[in-house]
Amino acid sequence: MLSQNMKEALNRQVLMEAQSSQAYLAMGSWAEIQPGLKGVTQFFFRHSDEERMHMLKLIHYINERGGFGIIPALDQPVLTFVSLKKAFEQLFEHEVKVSESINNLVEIALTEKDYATHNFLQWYVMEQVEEERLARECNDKLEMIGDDKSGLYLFDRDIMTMDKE
Ligand code: OFO
Repeated sequence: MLSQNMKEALNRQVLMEAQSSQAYLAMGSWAEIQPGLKGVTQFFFRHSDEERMHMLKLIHYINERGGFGIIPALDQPVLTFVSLKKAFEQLFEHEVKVSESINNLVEIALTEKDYATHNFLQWYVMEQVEEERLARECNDKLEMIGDDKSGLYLFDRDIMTMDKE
């Protein structure tokens, strides 16, 4: 059985995962109307789906443990980006915030001696390590590419295989 405090904290994470999904969905839609970003478009849409899965996993867990997974209202995400680099910078910053939030949940679980939730959260801890690594890698590559069109072409081609390990 989850404590009230833990239920609320997990539901805040549901909101955060929903916001992530929505933000990447917006990035996907923006990328889809840019020339030559087919790979990036697929990457963002797929990432959005993954975030929805993260949200759903939390909802099921809360419900299984005597709580109620609350489907949150969402603000409109950022819709347009001055460059692909800016979109990926935003993605990286967002993932760092998500990692902080997961760490905070782990801390609550430990304080409350809620070892089941602690165990459940370990999947998210490792997922965040991978998400941050991937986002950092994309940012580093885009930094190197700069305005080089052929570099961007290769980036777009390769991003589908630059997946999580
Ligand atoms: Fe849910 O991992 Fe990204 O935000």
